[in-house]
Amino acid sequence: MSWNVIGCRTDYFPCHEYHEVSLISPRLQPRKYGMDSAVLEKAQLRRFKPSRSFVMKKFLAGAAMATALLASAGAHAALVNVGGVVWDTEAAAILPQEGDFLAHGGIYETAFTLGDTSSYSVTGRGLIERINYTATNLDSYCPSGCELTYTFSMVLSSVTSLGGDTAAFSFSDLVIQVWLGSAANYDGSVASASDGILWLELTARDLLTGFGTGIGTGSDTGLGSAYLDVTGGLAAAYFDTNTKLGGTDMVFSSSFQPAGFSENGVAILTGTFDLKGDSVQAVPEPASLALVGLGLVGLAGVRRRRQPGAR
Ligand SMILES: [Ca+2]
Ligand SMILES: [Ca+2]
Ligand SMILES: [Ca+2]
Repeated sequence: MSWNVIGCRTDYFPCHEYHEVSLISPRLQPRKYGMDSAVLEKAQLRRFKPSRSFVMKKFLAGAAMATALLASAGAHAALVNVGGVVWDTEAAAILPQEGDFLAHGGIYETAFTLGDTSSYSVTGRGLIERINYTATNLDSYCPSGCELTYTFSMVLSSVTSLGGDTAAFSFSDLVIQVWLGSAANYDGSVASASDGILWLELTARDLLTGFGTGIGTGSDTGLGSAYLDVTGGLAAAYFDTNTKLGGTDMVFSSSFQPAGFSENGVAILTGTFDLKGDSVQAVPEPASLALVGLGLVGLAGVRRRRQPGAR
């Protein structure tokens, strides 16, 4: 097992050049680019052949990105890499009170029709386009070329008129599953949003609530939100902080409006998806620490048993 300086297991989830270069001096990493130190220095002193030029451009771009990342992360950067997804668990909140993790993306979801109970199970999906940033930054949070997508489902609980065309609504049984795909293949389809491994699973503590206009007509426009508990996934330990209302872990909010198309006769809504919370650098669970301890004791025992026979 090998680790780099930011605690990323290089033999398990390969660390990308983006953060390797950011934290390890380029001069210590020449072999990564198929050169030894002497060749690298020579290359820096003369015109490059096209292939080497390409390598160096890639290398310099990585270094520049890394510098920018470190500058933005500040002195207390606490980068983690969970399956290839990189973020700073001490990032400054984009807006006050939002916590150090904000994932944003677009959404597609099925509309329900009031009076048709068979439509009350609402499902949706989307791509997480950015983490802790105001513009799309999939390339920097997934530097190895992965993608985070999500799917969710919930069941209509109530619709209450607020007068005119406006109504409040609530949904029960909201579960959001965030998927880590090894390649960026999201094309808006359910299939491309639900492939990969489960990165994070979140379950609403209570109801998702919201309000809007045209609710239940297929021309729904409005906002909804819910408090969530972490209930699974590869990154679960990084988000199970209990720092939100009532000891929940994250807040989900979404806007929606007609997407202008249907799937299987069901109107589709589109809008925004935001997942906010605090994140921490996960620590090994006591059980795995104990196993490591037992392993060390076992090794010591083997050595002791061998010693009498050793000359
Ligand atoms: Ca934190
Ligand atoms: Ca995918
Ligand atoms: Ca929790």
